[in-house]
Amino acid sequence: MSITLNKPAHAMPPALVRHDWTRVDIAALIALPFAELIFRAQTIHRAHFNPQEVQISTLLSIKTGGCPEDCAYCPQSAGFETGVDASKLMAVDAVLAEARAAKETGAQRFCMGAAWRSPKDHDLDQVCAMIEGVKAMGLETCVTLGMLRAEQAARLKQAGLDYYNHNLDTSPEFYGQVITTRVYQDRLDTLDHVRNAGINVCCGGIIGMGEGADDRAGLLAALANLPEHPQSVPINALVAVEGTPLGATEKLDPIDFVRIIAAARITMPASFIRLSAGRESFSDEAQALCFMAGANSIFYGPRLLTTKNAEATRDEALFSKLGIVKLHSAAL
Ligand code: SAM
Ligand code: DTB
Ligand code: SF4
Repeated sequence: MSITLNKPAHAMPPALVRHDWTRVDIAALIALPFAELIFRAQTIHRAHFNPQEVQISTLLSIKTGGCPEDCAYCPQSAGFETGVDASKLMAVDAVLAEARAAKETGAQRFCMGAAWRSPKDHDLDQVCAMIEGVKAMGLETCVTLGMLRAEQAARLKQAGLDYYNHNLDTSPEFYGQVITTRVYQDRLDTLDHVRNAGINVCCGGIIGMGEGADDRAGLLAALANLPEHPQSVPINALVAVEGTPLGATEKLDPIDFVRIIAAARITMPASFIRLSAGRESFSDEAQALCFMAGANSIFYGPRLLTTKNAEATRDEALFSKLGIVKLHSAAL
């Protein structure tokens, strides 16, 4: 027998949206006995969302490789030998064809990523045309183009952009061991410009780069104490790519990853928490735990930017096993 729930089974009053999280509080949350942590995350998740629904985004690399930055995890940095060939910005028509195909698979949002430190103004004209075209198909739009100035954010808003992805990646203290070509404050400045332009913020980080427990708490504290919680929070597990400085990093324990998802859900109760890169290497059981811990968004489709994602057929089978339904219209 199959039962469809339109509302959470045990609706709870909404959790308080706080911006005064201390790193110590968050570290204590992450270290809770697992059952207690999941119970708290589930309770908060159900107060804000239908726990059956998962938001679906499809990702396309519109400009791949050759990036001047030195992010130690990234296969697209020009400084690392990873076998990723640099390519030019895709033509608008080719991007729109990919967006149409994504819509047919049930994607709700189309995310376009470019391997830039920051966009040039003439590139932005082309990206704005992509945003307009994708929006006209009835898809939500997201782009990630690197650092932005205030006027560039305003142009993207005018083109109809719904979300801008720009990650803090890790704690302020660990950041310098991962990236030397720009500083944490540069990222916070870009996030300010995006928020001030009235674009939804998509901002998260990467777990499993060799950071300590305190850095994981520090990343979540930095995210949860932004002036507004990011509407979308991608939590990536490092995809260790050969040729990058982090290529030989030891694999993350999925249970540790689930703990971060749960703590993200508790500290940012009303945000979409996206189970992002690294999902392909997780078992169905580990992914199920992530959904139970409050993840309610994924990247769908066989590729991320340059690396593999879980195959759609596997995702459909998993959704069917878990009774997950695709969210069709997020509250914007
Ligand atoms: N160049 C732009 C920027 O850095 O903001 C946009 C693209 S960049 C690839 C977007 C994000 O992807 C990074 O901030 C990082 O969090 C994530 N990412 C990149 N490579 C990854 C990897 N190997 N494993 C996990 N996440 C990764
Ligand atoms: C995010 O936080 N994760 C996505 C998206 N934002 C742009 C990117 C993941 C990239 C993984 C490595 C690759 O495929 O190149
Ligand atoms: Fe460039 Fe973005 Fe990769 Fe850093 S994460 S090297 S900025 S593409």
